[in-house]
Amino acid sequence: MDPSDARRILEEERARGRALIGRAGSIEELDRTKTGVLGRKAPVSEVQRTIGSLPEDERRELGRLTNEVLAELRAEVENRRAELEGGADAELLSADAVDVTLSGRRPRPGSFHPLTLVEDRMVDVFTRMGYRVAEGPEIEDEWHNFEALNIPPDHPARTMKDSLYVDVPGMLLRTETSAVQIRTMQSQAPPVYVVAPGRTYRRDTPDATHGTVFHQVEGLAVDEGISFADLRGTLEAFARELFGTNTRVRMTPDYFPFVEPGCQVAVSCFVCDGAGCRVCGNGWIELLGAGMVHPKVLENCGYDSERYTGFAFGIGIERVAMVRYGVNDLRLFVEGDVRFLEQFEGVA
Ligand code: 2U9
Repeated sequence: MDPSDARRILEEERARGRALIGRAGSIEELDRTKTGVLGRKAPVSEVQRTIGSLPEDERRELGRLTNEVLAELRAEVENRRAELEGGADAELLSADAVDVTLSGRRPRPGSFHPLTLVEDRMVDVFTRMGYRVAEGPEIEDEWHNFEALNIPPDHPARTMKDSLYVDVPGMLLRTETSAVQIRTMQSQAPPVYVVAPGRTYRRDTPDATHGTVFHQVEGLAVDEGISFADLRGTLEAFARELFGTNTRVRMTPDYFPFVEPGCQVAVSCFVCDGAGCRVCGNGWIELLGAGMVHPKVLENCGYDSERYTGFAFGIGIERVAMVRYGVNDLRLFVEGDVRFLEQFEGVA
């Protein structure tokens, strides 16, 4: 290569290289540019390879100039890279710069689910009476869910029609939380004062008042000398706590295999105070079932039914929540519609 051409090419590449490097808008583009002006195929490298063939004095002069141009362009590339990286950091910094003077976006506080509100309220009434909260497995065996509760094998509740059996022989999703009280009695001697809140399952066609999954709070008191009057007194105190001090309780006979006598319990309507209205109809709101624990149930748990007596009750939480909040369709509790749920924000 003619030395003057070599000199011209080096100066052109110096200028072209600086211009291209200066215009590189990203690290990727800069790397491409670097290959273009400093890579093996670049004109400067071409010149570098041909210097060897020039006379001694031309070779030294052009060698110096070539290294000068190479060094200059390499320095340009690194300066440009630092600018681009600095720029990217600045962009990053500005992108997630937090203007601390801005008022924060207040996260929506959300609220407890209405069923949780009611469950906690009911459990709280009994823990303040000295009851302990007991919990247990949601998948139960037939003995704890039925047998121990004096529910005979031919009882409809024991069929696939009513209960959700799992694919383990004799195991099902519990239909009540009563098995928790059975396990409690098996695990300790009287006295027993427990409430057992929790999810329960029944094979049911979901509609406005029935669901496959629902929630209960059951209670059990077993001690010496427990009477039906104690049951009534306890339920009256509970009803007054939940629905107001002048709430009255009405108990009407009913049958359950696990209590004798059994009763349906209604409370006077907290809307019309018993006069009768669109909420209650006749002034009374059916709320729960209860009774004196059947001696067989006590015996099933190894308790001497001659020495100990007890009462028990079962309350559907959905039922209480529907009455308390005027909800006419149980499915609203499980559909997760925020328009429905947000109404409970700040509700104690
Ligand atoms: C033991 C002994 C007895 C609990 C009881 C009821 C009556 C009752 C229903 C209310 C609404 C179920 O959710 S619901 O459909 N329950 O009517 N429950 S007596 O009796 C027991 C429990 C445990 C050891």
